[in-house]
Amino acid sequence: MADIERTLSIIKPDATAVPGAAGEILARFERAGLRIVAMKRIQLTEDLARGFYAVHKERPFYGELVAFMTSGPVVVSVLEGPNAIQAHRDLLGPTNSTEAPKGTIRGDFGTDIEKNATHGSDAPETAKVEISYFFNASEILAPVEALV
Ligand code: FUP
Repeated sequence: MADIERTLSIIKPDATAVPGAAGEILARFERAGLRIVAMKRIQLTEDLARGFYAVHKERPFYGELVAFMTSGPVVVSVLEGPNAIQAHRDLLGPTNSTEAPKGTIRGDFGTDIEKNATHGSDAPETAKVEISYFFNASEILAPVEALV
């Protein structure tokens, strides 16, 4: 059986700026079998955005990326399900929205490599770090197995 995983999702300011887009994106997650176990809509501060993307701090696009991520609200959520990390990234499509096929979230809601509508954790270790970057344990629902 597939591992039940958790992953961090961010709906970015370009997508939250479009009425209905965040709701449609969340609906796609749920329809694909990903359970939303935590969620909040927040305005990132410059410090929060810088810290989140610290791994990219030497890259030329870092300043612009931080400016973009703080340009409006984001919807941050924790998604749970079988192979959630890859299942979520499959829904998002490639990082660069210009290369993302229609039907993927980045293909449908993103514009380019920066304004790509969404973020998804890329591995179990990064998912763990990213989830705890935004959520306390008390803000996250218990695992589904704990309910049965
Ligand atoms: P991903 O794992 O799909 O989020 O992609 P990366 O880790 O490669 O990139 C992290 C973020 O940097 C992405 F959201 C897009 C952004 N980025 C730019 O803004 N410009 C670039 O040239 C490359 C990445």
